[in-house]
Amino acid sequence: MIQIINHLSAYCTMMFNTNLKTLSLPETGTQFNIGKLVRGMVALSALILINTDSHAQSCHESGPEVHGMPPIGVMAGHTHEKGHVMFSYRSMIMSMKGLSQSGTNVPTPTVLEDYMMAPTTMNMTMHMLGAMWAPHSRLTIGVMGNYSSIKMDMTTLVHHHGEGSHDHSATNYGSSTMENSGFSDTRLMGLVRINKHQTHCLHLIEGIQLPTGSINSSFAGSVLPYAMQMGGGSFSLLSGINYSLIKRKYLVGVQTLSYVPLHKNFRGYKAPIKVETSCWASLKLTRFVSTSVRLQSIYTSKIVGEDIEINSMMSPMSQPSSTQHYLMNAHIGLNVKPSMRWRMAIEAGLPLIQHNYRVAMNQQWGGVLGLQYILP
Ligand SMILES: [Cu+2]
Repeated sequence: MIQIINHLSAYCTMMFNTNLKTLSLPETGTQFNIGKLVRGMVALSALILINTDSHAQSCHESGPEVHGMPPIGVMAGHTHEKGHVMFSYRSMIMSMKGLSQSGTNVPTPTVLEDYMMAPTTMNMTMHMLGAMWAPHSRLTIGVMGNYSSIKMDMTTLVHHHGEGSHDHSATNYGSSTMENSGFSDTRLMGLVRINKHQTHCLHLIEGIQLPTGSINSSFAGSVLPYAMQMGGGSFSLLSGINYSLIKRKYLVGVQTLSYVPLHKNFRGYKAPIKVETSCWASLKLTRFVSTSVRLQSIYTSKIVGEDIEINSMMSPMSQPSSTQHYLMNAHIGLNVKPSMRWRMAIEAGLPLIQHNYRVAMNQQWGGVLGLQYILP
């Protein structure tokens, strides 16, 4: 048991540190602190775990208890028993505000020296519908479709051309809003159970993301920036690994999931590569209620190539390199299982660390509300 925890702790620390090293953050002190933070969190869970005696529990979604499931913000984090079907609905909200680069805020007037517009706030809502089915005791198949709405407010430059001279000191600011909504990319996944143990569960995640989201939406006659398009425009390979350990009232887990676009899309660019790692711990309060904490690390690469119809001087978000960033979020969650078939859960998070490689928007907070229904 202690060995498993040590491995889990080392793995988490390695994942977070590796992500940061590849990003070569200028603030070297940060790396050290994250390692400590993750180790501390896992060690705390470990302490709790070794102080409880073993009891028959399952980290697969099977029983009437709330326990065994990862926080609702984790996708593909559990498998099913043979023959089980599950339907899920998640509603996700994400809020962004202001701009920064390398951890330093970039004020609007500075942005407007180089661009015509500076984003101020951006809000995204996503409705996610999913279905899971286990045709075999070792294999669970999942499909997930999304519908998103994005709204972005911007400050724009309004020139007042005086008589004769072009006087920039007389520059005024205006505001404008861009909106987009529609179906985004669809995920097809196979979850392969590596072991059949009931208290420590390991599964691989392999899948493909289908380019069902539009990548040529425009607003008021101009093609919207990359982050406001609904999809990535290409088939992406999805791969990951998920491990969870359950012990009486406690559950700890770790997951790494990567999205790698396989080709350039028809607009001439390749969507960013995304690597997401989460470590979580959950505590069962009663048979039907549990709480969770989760650390999530996300690295998103820059876009390769460009859409020549996007005016790169429009705003910082029109630059293909603006998608490159590193983000670490801390989440807390609540799970309720009022009946054998239903599970309701909520999770909300704030960023602990964010590093935009180019001028880009700051994450403010995010939340997920989910419902799951299981057919035995
Ligand atoms: Cu499921």
